[in-house]
Amino acid sequence: MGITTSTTRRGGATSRLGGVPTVLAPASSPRAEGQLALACGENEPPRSRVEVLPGAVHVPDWLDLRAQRDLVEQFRRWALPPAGLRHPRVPTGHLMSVQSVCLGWHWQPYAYSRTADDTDGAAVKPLPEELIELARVAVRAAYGAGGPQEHAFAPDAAIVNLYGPGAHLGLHQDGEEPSDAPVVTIGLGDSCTFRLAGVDRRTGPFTDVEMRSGDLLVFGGPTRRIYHGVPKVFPDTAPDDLGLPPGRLSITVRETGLS
Ligand SMILES: O=C(O)CCC(=O)C(=O)O
Repeated sequence: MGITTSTTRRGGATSRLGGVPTVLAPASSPRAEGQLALACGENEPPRSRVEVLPGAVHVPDWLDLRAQRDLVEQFRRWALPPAGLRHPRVPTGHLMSVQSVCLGWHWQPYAYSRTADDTDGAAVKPLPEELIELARVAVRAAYGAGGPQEHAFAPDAAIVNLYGPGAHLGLHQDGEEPSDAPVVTIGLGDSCTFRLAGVDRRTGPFTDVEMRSGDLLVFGGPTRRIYHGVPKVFPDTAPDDLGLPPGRLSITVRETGLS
């Protein structure tokens, strides 16, 4: 077992029961001809970059389909054991409905370590260089070249969440990382409501962002510690042939500030 780094604002408590490893389901079959996706997009004006709250920027249609497929293909490898996909467990004993796999640093509620201490104890897979570069490009897309974080941003961890049918993610703050660098989230597959509350409240009023496959959301600066979550995923809204099982995939890259 690795050393758990207890830098958390919640005191580093974790569940003794551990997570539950899962096996990634095959890709969903393409929709039959004539069957309409519920998704959105067609016959709509192009969506543009929006700063939804100070420091929180939504960049729609950031990745083209080819780049999305490439990430899904990589995810299929990350999901395999050792240190593969699992349902994490919160300290109260409940399993989270999302399945998740980590890169660079392993995160379990609520601590980081270098090994998957809540499953097989294996070393976490490295954060690929391409993902580090993609996250840097994401920060530039959100804040512009020469933005405050551009040169200093040193991502070292990703949490990759798979939302199968019915899965959601409750409102939470990313509080286990000492770093104040922005958090970069890429959505793939089904669309979702990405909900932002406040930095000091998980209650409304909420700012809800509709995130579709290929969209980017970056939150940093005054919203780095904002309560956020994914209350709803909209089934059958993913592009065809993405290579995912039914549901949504998110890749959230961040700088932990841990060593
Ligand atoms: O799955 C998402 O889009 C959000 C992930 C998230 O909130 C997190 O990693 O803290």
